[in-house]
Amino acid sequence: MVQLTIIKITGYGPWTLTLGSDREHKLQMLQASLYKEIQKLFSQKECLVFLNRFDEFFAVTNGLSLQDHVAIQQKLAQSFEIQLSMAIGHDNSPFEANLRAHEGRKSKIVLDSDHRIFGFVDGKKDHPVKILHMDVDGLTSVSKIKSPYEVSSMMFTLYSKMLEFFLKKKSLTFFIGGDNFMIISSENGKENAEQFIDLIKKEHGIVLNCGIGTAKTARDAVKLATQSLDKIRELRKTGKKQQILELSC
Ligand SMILES: Nc1nc2c(ncn2[C@@H]2O[C@H](COP(=O)(O)OP(=O)(O)OP(=O)(O)O)[C@@H](O)[C@H]2O)c(=O)[nH]1
Ligand SMILES: [Mg+2]
Repeated sequence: MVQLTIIKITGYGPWTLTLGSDREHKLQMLQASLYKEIQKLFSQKECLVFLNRFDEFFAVTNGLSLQDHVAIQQKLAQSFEIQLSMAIGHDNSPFEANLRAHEGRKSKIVLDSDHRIFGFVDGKKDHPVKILHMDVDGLTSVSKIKSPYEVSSMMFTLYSKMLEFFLKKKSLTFFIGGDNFMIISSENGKENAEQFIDLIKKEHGIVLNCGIGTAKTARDAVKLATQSLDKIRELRKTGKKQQILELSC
């Protein structure tokens, strides 16, 4: 079961116009500081936030109650002039949780009107979430023969393939920097990762490694996924080639 919270700036489009045409640098600074604060507040509550479109954020909020969301909204209101809304959804798969949150916002299912929180909250502390940490094997050697922009082109092509593949598995993929991707996964994450790794190796000759973590909070699941990936690297040093490793708690 996954609980997702989609955080969005309210009235952003019209507000950006009030800044005039020389606004882009201001918007970029605002988006970066918003991301920093949102990541700080949610991670303090054992959640993790992914950037969706720079101006929209997806938080994995298993175990987070409505009251916790209200407290975060109150803190955000102290730091920013612009207002944010939150849409919460939970379901068996991450894609369906996203649909539920979207439906909650669209149909105005109000959970807390003063703090602009919509949707459906679970908040129970005993539902595990599965996260995949996917990483390109040996990107540093590729970076020695390709220019930075060509490396980015490769990463975004890979991102697009990964997003499309995992969406069909009702899972949500986010690019998190460098050669790293995280997938909020449906239950059969390991089988899906195996299929995708084989496909990308065959079609593009890119080798991927994947650490998988399952836990009751997003931060613990991500910690275990990254720990699994680091373990794959340690095994590689001893000559053992393993591309997927899974840990849970
Ligand atoms: N977001 C994120 N980025 C990372 C992490 N580790 C490394 N990076 C980024 O990924 C880039 C590539 O690093 P690596 O993946 O360690 O390099 P590599 O040559 O591919 O080495 P292997 O993955 O061990 O095969 C780094 O320059 C960082 O920008 C991580 O845990 N999270
Ligand atoms: Mg790598």
